[in-house]
Amino acid sequence: MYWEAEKECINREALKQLQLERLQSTVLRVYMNVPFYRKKFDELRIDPDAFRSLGDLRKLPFTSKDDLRVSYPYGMFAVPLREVVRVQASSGTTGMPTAVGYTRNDIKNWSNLAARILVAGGVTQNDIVQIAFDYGLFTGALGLHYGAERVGASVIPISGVNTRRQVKIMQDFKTTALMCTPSYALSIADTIMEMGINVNSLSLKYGLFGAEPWSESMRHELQEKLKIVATDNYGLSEVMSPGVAGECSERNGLHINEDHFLVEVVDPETLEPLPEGKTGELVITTLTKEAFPVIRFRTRDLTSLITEPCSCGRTFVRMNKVMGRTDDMIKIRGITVFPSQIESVLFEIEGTEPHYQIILERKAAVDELTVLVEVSESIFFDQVRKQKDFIERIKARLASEIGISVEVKPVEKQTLERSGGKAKRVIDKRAL
Ligand code: DLL
Repeated sequence: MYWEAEKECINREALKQLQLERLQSTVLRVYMNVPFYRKKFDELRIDPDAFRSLGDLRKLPFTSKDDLRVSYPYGMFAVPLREVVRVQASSGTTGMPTAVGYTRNDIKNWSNLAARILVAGGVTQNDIVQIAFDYGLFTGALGLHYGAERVGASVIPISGVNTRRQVKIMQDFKTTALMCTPSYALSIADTIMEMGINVNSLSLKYGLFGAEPWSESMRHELQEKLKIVATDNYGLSEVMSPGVAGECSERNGLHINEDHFLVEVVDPETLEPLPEGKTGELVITTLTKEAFPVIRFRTRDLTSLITEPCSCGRTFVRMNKVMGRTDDMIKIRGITVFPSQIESVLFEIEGTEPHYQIILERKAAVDELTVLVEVSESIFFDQVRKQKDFIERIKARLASEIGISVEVKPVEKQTLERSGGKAKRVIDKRAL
């Protein structure tokens, strides 16, 4: 099922032509209206009128999060504020927030792109959609909200309220599609069990999750526990937000809305483009944004592209699930570790709850990684020797997965902070 079949299944040659035309006008727009880009282009002697092919993209400068922060709040806007109908902000996970703006036309495009993602994930006008992302400056909730209304679904804008209330509303309003972070969906699933509710008595069919990295094992668990089809969707405020890319029912990579975004994958160190299929940093150029266009924006997110056609019929390239961001990458004793690798191991081990946190500390000049993991009551209160064996088993699996030895500390259920927003997986105490 498609939202805009003729666009989502566009012939690739026609797409390239469209992208070139849109890129040309974006380049011109930022040169004329954003002092930051005008200065950069002048320094690099880029003539915005002499843009002839998509390959010329490589000549353009990158834009970093820091560039946006320096221009906070409105320095990067390409239209006067009177044309801006909405201002939102990035969640500030990696530092200061960034303000972003949308014209009326941007909101229209955004709603349409969010609608594409929702429909690809199974949602129709017959669905009852519960949006448990936080409303407010965070772009997740409002982006999906407008998309769901565009599709014609019935939207419950519940926001990130207490989890029992989420479940109660889900029961009463017969929610069929849930939208939130995957970690919060897991808390909702646990709460359904704690409340003694049989999940089969609920009406849930789809879960559209995003805003943070999550493993395939997590997907499996959520699909089993909530009896849903769970799809991943990706976006970021600086570029637009949900609506950038999303999975279809194949659940094998996220289709990027390439008629609105031009993507590259580069080596995060050298910034050179990587060959197809190689994992690197995703770089995005917006093609239609009016208020807040960005050129070669360095997302810091690590992924790779899949150019093989998808059996769903969409012709847009897919990106693999984002495994983490360059700044989530844990460098410990020379080894690179992603929280999602640890997550996958924990899911395999019976008796652990997939709620975990990673603590990094420096002890006597040596870096140590400790995984705090919630375990079932029977294990938490088990005999000391049995518990020790259990921990050793997790440690051995983690060591073979990530290549270094780590500490594992079991904690009682519900000890680690739950949040309606993005889960905080890593606490780095080394620099404190
Ligand atoms: O999190 C937008 C969003 C909301 C996407 C709801 C999907 C659903 P920001 O707060 O600006 O925007 O954070 C963007 O979150 O650069 C990634 O690091 C991470 N992220 C977003 N979606 C995914 C995903 C929203 N599906 C940052 N998988 C991005 C992994 C994701 N990471």
